Amino acid sequence: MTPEINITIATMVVSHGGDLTIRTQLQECEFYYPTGYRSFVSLTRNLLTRPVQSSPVDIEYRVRLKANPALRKQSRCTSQSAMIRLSSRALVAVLAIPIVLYLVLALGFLSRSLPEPVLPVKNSPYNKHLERPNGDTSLLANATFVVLCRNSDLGDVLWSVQQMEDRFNKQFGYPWVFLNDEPFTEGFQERVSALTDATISFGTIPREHWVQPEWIDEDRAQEARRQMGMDRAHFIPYGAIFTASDRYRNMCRFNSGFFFRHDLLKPYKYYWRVEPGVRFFCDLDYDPFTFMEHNNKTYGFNIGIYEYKFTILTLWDTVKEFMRENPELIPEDNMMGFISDDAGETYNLCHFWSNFEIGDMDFWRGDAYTRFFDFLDKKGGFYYERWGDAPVHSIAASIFLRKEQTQFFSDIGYRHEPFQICPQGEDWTKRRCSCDPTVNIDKSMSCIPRWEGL
Ligand SMILES: Nc1nc2c(ncn2[C@@H]2O[C@H](COP(=O)(O)OP(=O)(O)OP(=O)(O)O)[C@@H](O)[C@H]2O)c(=O)[nH]1
Ligand SMILES: [Mg+2]
Repeated sequence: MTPEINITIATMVVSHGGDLTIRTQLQECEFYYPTGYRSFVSLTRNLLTRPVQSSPVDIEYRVRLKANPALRKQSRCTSQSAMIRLSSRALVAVLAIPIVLYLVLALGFLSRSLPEPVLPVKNSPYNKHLERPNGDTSLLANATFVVLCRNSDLGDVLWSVQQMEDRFNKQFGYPWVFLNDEPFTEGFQERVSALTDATISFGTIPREHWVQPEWIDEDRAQEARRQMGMDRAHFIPYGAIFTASDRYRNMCRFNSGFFFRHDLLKPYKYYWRVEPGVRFFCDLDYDPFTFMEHNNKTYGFNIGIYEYKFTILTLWDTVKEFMRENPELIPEDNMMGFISDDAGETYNLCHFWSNFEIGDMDFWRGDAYTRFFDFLDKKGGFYYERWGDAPVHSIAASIFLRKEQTQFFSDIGYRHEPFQICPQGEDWTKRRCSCDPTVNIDKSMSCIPRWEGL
C-alpha cells in the first residue's frame, strides 16, 4: 500500500555531540480512527538520527519519517526512510538544511524503498519538548503522563515506567513529564530515558509552588506535626514515616493545587498520574485519553477508599463554608452523594485514590477549582492538619462535577500498596492480566459501590 504523507519540514537543529536532530511535522495523514470514522491529523514527532558514515566533506544521514505508532495499524500513514547527503558546511548553516531536505524529498527520494534506518540516538539532549501545532486534532489526545518523584525513587520509577510502556504506551507514544522539588540527576534522567522513545521532560518545581507559604504560622504547624507524629492511638498509613514531616505536606499541597501549573504541563490538557512503585497488571488496548476526550470526561479513577479522619479534622467544615459562600459554583446534579450520606451535612470520608488519576487539567485550572483550592490553602489545613490531595481532589470533583463527567477505569488492573483491583472474566484473559482475579480491595473498604449507586 502506498503511503500518503505530506511532509513539512519544521526545523532542523544540530544537537550536541555532533548528532543531527530533525523535527518534522507529518501533516494531513488520512487515517481511520478505531471507532471507524475518518479524520485528518497533524502529528509532530521528534526524530533523532545519527550519521551513518562521515568524511571531512560529506556526511550521510538516513532519516526516518515516522507516523506515530498508534497510527500504523489503522492508517495509511506509515514510516518512510530517506537518504540525504549533506556537506559538512551545510551543517553549520542550519537554516539551509530544511530547504535541502525539502528539495531532496520533492525529487522523489521519499518514495524509494530504502533500508531500515539506524536506531535513534536516545535522549540527547534529555529534555525534549513536543510542540503541538495550534488547532491540532491529531489521533492522540493532548495528554501526558506525570510523575512527581525524588532522585531516590529511581528504582520504583523505572518499575512503573517500564510497565506503563510495555502494557500501553509503546503503542501510543504519549509523552512523560517528571517533576521534582530538586533537580534530577543526570543518572536519573539517563536511566528513565532508556525505557521510552516518547518525548520525556524532567523539571524542577518552582520553590513558591512547593514550600510552606508565608501565611502559615510555623509554630502552629510544627506543633501539629509533632502531635501527629506522636499520635500512637491513630495509625495513619499513608506517608506514615512522613506523618511528622513538612515534606509530605508540601507534596500534598503541590499535588492539590500546583502540578498542573508547572511550565512543562502547561501545553497539555489531559494527564495520567503515575506513582513510583505501583503495578499495572494488564495490557491496555485502547487509549484512555481519547476515551476521556470523546466522552467529555473530566476525572478518571480506579480505587476509592475512606480517608483517615484525623488527617482532615476541619476539612469538611471548610468545604461547607466555601459552598455557602459560592453557591453559584455548585451544580445541583453534582456527586454529593458520593462524599456525603446526609446531603452534605457530614463527610463520609470517601475519596478516589489520587495515586491513580486520569484527568483534564483544565478542570483544575478553571475558575471554580482555583477559588476552591485558594480558599482551602488560606485556611492552612495542608500544614495545620494533613489534608491530602486525594480528599481535596475528590471533594472538588464531587461538588463541581456530574457523575457522567467521571469515569471508573475498572479495566485497568492496578495496585498501589496495600490495595489493588484486578479485572475479571474476559477482561482478565483478553488483557493478559498478571494479578490474581480473586484478590481485590475488600468491598467493605471500597467507596466504589457508592459511586456506582449514584
Ligand atoms: N520530589 C518529591 N516527591 C515526593 C516527595 N514526597 C513524596 N513525593 C512523591 O509524591 C508521590 C506521593 O508520595 P507517597 O510517599 O507515595 O505518598 P502516599 O502515596 O500518600 O503514601 P505511601 O503510602 O507512602 O505511598 C510519590 O510519587 C512520591 O514519589 C518529596 O519530598 N519530593
Ligand atoms: Mg504512594
